[in-house]
Amino acid sequence: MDTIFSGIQPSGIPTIGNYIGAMQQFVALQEDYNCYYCIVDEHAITVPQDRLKLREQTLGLAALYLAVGLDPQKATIFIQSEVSAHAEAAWIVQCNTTIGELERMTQFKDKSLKNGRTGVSAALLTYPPLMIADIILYNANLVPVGDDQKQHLELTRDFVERFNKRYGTEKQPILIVPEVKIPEQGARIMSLQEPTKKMSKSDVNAKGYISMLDEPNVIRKKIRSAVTDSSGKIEYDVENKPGISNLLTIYAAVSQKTIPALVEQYAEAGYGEFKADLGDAIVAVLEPIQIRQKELLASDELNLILDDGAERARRVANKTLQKMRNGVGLGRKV
Ligand code: AQP
Repeated sequence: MDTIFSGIQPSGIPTIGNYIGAMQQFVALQEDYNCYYCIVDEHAITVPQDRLKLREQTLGLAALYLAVGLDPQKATIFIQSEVSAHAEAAWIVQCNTTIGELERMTQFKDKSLKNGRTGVSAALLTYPPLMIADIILYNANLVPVGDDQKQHLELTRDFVERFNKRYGTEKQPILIVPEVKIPEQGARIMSLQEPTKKMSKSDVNAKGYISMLDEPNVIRKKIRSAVTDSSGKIEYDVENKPGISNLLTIYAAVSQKTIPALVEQYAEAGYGEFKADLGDAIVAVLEPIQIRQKELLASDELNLILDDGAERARRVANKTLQKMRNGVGLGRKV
């Protein structure tokens, strides 16, 4: 069976973008793959976080993983920092990656240009090695990622090939080279206020995103005030009508209807009616998830599931880490 690794950062409350772009896929994939779903809290601290909020968001995200339908019997669900192999392997990865490679990452270039090199943590440069560690520790051969992560996957593949060549043999490679798995419904959800910009949970403007924990009236209000255009016609045209096209993408994902079917359904309708129905459709999906999340947070079940997930993850990750340590020559041979 193929193995998949994926994760979400607890850097805020997940948005409907995280739900559509990641969580919905996670649930579908757990049926056919050996899945490791991580709450990547070590990635979240690459930018400053409030420690109490981070803890709350970490548990909240874990509860959301379960509330959307991830099944701990089928997938391994765990918190990254509870498996110390991630940080250890990331160090070995860093020692076998060049500064030049990391400086070429467009996300590093963009963010360091925006904030200046002295204004960002060194982890902005070195978090891709942590991502590489996440993937290789579980022998993941498939990684579901969006377009923006393709470059990091290329870096991972280059790293694995180099590492195997340096420390393994052709007959006995140490690490598995992962393949990119582009999700079939690779929808990219955009900000409700600036529909040419990705919807992000850390957006300073809360009107730009729908958080998975927004109350029903807040969801309806945010959709009502989403930026559209003045034509009043419901059409899918990303270039010329990014706002309404984004709303159509969201509607399709939460209703299981296709975009052409929605365009036909609303051919005679105005934006007001369309937005009111979309608000209801989002609430219909998120409300039961919110109720389940609350129950999980109030129960002991969540901690037991996370303990078990960390234990299962540690068993696999520690084995790979030991192989890496042996390959490089760290410590005494085990
Ligand atoms: N707008 C989006 N549309 C579709 N998919 C999205 N994802 C994120 N935003 C959208 C997918 O969610 C997964 C986890 O993302 P992450 O939390 O690890 O980091 P991110 O991509 O940086 O997400 P955010 O919400 O934008 O977080 P912040 O604001 O903290 O940087 C990934 O699979 C991603 O594709």
